[in-house]
Amino acid sequence: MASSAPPFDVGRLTRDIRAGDRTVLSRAITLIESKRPDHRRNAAALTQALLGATGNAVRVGITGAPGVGKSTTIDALGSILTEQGHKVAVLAVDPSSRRTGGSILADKTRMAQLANDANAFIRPSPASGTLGGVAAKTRETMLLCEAAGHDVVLVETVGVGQSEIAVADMTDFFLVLMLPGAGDELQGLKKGVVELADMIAVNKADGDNLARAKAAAAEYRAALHILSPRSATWSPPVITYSALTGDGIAALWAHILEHREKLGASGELAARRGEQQVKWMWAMLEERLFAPLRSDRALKAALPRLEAEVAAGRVAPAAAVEEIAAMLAR
Ligand SMILES: Nc1nc2c(ncn2[C@@H]2O[C@H](COP(=O)(O)OP(=O)(O)OP(=O)(O)O)[C@@H](O)[C@H]2O)c(=O)[nH]1
Ligand SMILES: [Mg+2]
Repeated sequence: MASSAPPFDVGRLTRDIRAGDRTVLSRAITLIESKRPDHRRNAAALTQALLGATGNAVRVGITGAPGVGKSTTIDALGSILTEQGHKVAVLAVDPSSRRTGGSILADKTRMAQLANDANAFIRPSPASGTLGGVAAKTRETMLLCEAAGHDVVLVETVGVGQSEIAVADMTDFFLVLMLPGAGDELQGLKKGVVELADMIAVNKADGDNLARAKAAAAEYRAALHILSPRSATWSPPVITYSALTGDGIAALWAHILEHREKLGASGELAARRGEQQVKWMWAMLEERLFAPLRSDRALKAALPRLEAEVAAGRVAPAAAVEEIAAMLAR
């Protein structure tokens, strides 16, 4: 029977990934992204087998409004890093259906340098789904990339919904990109996101924008001042730079390394990673427990009706829960 033949040899995959084989890395990520139960089991075995080879990368999350220059920044920064001998992985979390095949292509052209760089590995966001599902797959992909020897992982997410929080929860350093806006800077500050920021960087500080970018940075600096910092050791800096000209990119990276050094020494980095691991476990468990609600046909059909009944006051919430639980237990 075809289904009894293991489609993936986990032992072999483990060896080939650790040897840095890119084709195998891509295949393994496809395995991770698969919803088939046998693939899920193989994927779990694979991440467990590779665990000892993970955790060695500088993990950086990068967020900002559409068009702020995330991809251009990653291209410029990533290229500097590969030149220095680093192996860079670029991942994305985008649970919206915004990103069709076309924009993935567009992304690759906006990361034209890295896309042709043998020391860079670019993997678009897993296909749309729940944020929890997409984030879980990106986290596992990150581990595979680390096992394959990538010592820098850059995770891009567009600043919509809760995806920034998911990315902040899987990275060591959370970089928030801003535009040199016209005056109303604080308007663009999503408070929850800024509280997560380890640095705010105003991009496009070039040409006519230079003065406005510096003014914006000063406003963000003042705004950050009144927020209590996430760490006792680190006050998030606010910088200006240009992904287009490359001005300030080296300084941007220097801040990330300084953060690493300080929080590494204070033990905060290890603590943050530990908390993240536990959070991941719960997030995955939640995802697993909720999966039947999304995949079970009868349940999927019944839920809108139950919701309507509950909203209309005809069915008590507790009674609806009983009904759902009974269907789950079938
Ligand atoms: N002048 C100037 N333009 C820039 C700079 N960085 C990016 N751009 C331009 O801004 C546009 C958007 O850049 P992207 O890197 O695709 O932005 P993004 O944040 O990845 O966009 P999404 O992925 O669609 O959310 C492109 O036309 C870039 O050329 C910069 O430093 N200066
Ligand atoms: Mg982009």
